[in-house]
Amino acid sequence: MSKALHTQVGIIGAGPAGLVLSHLLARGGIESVVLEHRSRDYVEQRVRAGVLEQGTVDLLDEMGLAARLRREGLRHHGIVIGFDGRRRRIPLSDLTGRSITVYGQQELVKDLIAARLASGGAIEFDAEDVRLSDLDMPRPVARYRKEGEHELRRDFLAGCDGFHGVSRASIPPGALRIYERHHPFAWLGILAAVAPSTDELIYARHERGFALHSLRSPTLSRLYIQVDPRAALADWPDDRVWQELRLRLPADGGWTLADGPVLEKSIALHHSFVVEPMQHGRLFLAGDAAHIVPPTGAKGLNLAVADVRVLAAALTRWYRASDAAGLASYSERCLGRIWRVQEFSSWMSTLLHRLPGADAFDEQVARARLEWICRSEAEARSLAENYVGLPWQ
Ligand code: RFL
Ligand code: PHB
Repeated sequence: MSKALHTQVGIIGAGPAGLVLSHLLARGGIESVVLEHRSRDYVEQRVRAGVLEQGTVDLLDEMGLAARLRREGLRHHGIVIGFDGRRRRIPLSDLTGRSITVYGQQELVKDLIAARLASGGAIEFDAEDVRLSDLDMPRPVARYRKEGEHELRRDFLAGCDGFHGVSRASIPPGALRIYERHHPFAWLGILAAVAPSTDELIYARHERGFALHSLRSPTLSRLYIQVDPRAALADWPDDRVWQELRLRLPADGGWTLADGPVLEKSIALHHSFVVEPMQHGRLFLAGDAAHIVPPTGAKGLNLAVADVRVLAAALTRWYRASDAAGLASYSERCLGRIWRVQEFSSWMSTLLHRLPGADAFDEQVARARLEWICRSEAEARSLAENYVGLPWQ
C-alpha cells in the first residue's frame, strides 16, 4: 500500500532535469513543487541543446510528452564528419539500430511546462533567493521570496538548478569530492533564420578550429565555431562568423553555406566537472548541478534526463515500499553513465578541436585518427553507440 501522498518533494530548477523529474514523480503518484528563480518566459526562450538521444525521446514518448517533438523534431540516422575539405558520413542507425532527434531544448522545456501546468502541477517561477537548510533532517527546508517570504518543508529536495545553482553550494564543501577540467577553447554559437544547408549535422575539424552545422527546423539553423575562451562577442560580428564557418566547413562537391539573420549569439566555455556523491542527506543533485560535459558529444541534457529517471524510480520505491535501497545507490548508479559520457565527450572534443599550440604533426595525427574512424567499421560503431546513447540500465 502506498503512503498518504502529501506534497513530498521540493525540486529546485525548472530546466530539463527538474521538469522531467516532476513529471516522472507525478506518474508515480508523488506530488512535487518546482522552484525556479527565473520567469517562465526566460526559461522558455533560453537557447541551448539540440540533440536528443533515442532513449530520451522514448522516455518522453512513454510519458505522453513527445507529441510535438514527434511532429516537429528532426529524426536523424547519421552525422557527417568533415576533415581535409571532405565530408564523410557515419551511418548511426545502420551501425546501432538507433537514431537521434534534433529538437531545441527550449521547445522541450515549453512542452514540459505546459503539460505540467495543464495537469495541475506546481511550478513557482520568479522564486527569488532560494535557500536550502536542514539537509540532514527528516524534513529539509527550502526558503524563497516571492511577494513575501515562503518556507517549504519536504521529505526530499532535488537540486536540479544547473551548474551555478544554489543546491550544490548548500552542501558543506568537505562533504563532496570534485573532479574538474577547464578546456582551452570555447564555442561561439549562433541561431540563424535560414534554411539549414545540410540534412544531417556536420562536425568539422579544420586547422583554423572546429565548426559544427546543426539544425533546428526547416527554417532555422544552429551553428558553432571554436573560439578562444577569452574571446568576446564584440570580436565576432555576424559577417566574421559566417566567413569563418565557410572556411572551416568542408565545401566538397560544390557545397555552399547559406547565411541569414542571426537571432541569437553566445559563447560557451568548455568545462568538465563531476561531483561525488550526488547526494547529501535528503538533498539529491541531478543534471548540470552535479556534472558538466563539453558539448561536443551533445550529452548534457540527455545525462540530466538519465539522472532523474534513476532518482524518480528510487523515490517511487521509497514511497511505495518504504525501501531506501534505490536512494542509497542513486549516486553510484548515475556515476557509471556519467564517467562513460565524460570519457566520450572528452574524446570527441580532442578529436575535433585544435588545441592551442598544436603544430603540423598534431594535425597529421588528428587527420589519421579521423581517417581511421571513417574507414574502420569497429571505430565508427564505437562512436555511433556512444553518440546515440547507451541503453538505460
Ligand atoms: P539547466 O538547464 O541549467 O536548468 C537549471 C534550472 O535551474 C534554474 N536555477 C535556479 N532556480 C532556483 N534557484 C536558483 N538559485 C537557481 N539557479 C538556477 C535555472 O534558471 C534553470 O532553469 O540544468 P539541467 O536541467 O540539469 O539541464 C542540463 C542541460 O541544460 C545542459 O546539460 C545542456 O544544455 C547541455 N548541452 C547539450 N546537451 C545535450 O544533451 N545535447 C546537446 O545537443 C547539447 N548542446 C549543451 C549544448 C549546452 C550548451 N551550452 C550552452 C553549454 C550546446 C551548448 C552550447
Ligand atoms: C545543437 O544543435 O545545439 C548541438 C548539436 C550537437 C552538439 C551540440 C549542440 O554536439
